[in-house]
Amino acid sequence: MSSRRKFIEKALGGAIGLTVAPSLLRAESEKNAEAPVVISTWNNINANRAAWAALTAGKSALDAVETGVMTVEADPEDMSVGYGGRPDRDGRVTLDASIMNAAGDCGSVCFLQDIKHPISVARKVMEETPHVMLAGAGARQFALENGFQEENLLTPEAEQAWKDWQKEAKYKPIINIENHDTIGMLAMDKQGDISGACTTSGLAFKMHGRVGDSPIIGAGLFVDNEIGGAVATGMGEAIVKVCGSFLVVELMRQGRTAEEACRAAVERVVKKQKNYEEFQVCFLALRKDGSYGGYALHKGFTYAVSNEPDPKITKSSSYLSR
Ligand code: SD4
Repeated sequence: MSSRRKFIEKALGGAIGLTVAPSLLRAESEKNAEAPVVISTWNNINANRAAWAALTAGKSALDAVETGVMTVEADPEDMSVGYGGRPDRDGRVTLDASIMNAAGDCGSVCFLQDIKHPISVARKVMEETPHVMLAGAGARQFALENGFQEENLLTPEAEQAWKDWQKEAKYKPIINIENHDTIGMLAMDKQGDISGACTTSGLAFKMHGRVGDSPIIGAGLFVDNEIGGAVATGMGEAIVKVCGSFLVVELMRQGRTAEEACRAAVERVVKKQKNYEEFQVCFLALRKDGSYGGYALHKGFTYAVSNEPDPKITKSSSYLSR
């Protein structure tokens, strides 16, 4: 039994005394078994800290994941997300993001330019429109109409990386280098409710107009509050082809652990795509009981876990060991 569960049982027992049926006490403690918890792809310690602070202040999992991934969107040093993200082949930074709450509502934006926080635009799409997804110029117009500022997101470093790439101009994604640092985050709040978010500038030097898995509900992100949630990072095309995050949640529904479900989804990618050695795909999942796990195609995938104030970085297992 976790110290947190002991704490909850003690607190509840103390507060409601002997008149409460033990079964009621157990149900309440199980509901809150391991909450709160935050997990996110790669080494996004600061994002986890921000989300954890939100959860422990009593905010919802939805607020926590939005707050968490916003730190990465604003960070110019993360060259796979938001401000500072590497541009496409034409030198333009284009962003994809999605968010999903415990009620199963979701919102997303794709091919969005000039707006630093696509995750917040995605949340507004979810909460204030009858739609799930807005793209390109329409998403930008919606953002501007809702008070978001137009900003140049191309930093000198990202522009230089694009100029260097142009010297050879060969479109070939590189495992764990180019596909690095997209943030997918899942959180469970004090009520035991789960939400998730995913945000990225997509593959570096992609074709103008290319959209990856991250804004596609069921591919880069999926949450079913009865079961758990999953996020993906890596080669978006491969993830879309297997409905990756939805698949992981459905496998957990059938009783697999988070890591087993992520592994089976990676194996599905391997089975369906002959050139699987040429790209990276990684999944990360959180179950309703608070357990979590990840799995990757290639070595090198890490994820950040917060179930206490200091986040821990965990190395995932992988299908290929090279
Ligand atoms: C994409 N899945 O656009 C994203 C890329 C990624 O870390 O995960 N980068 O395909």
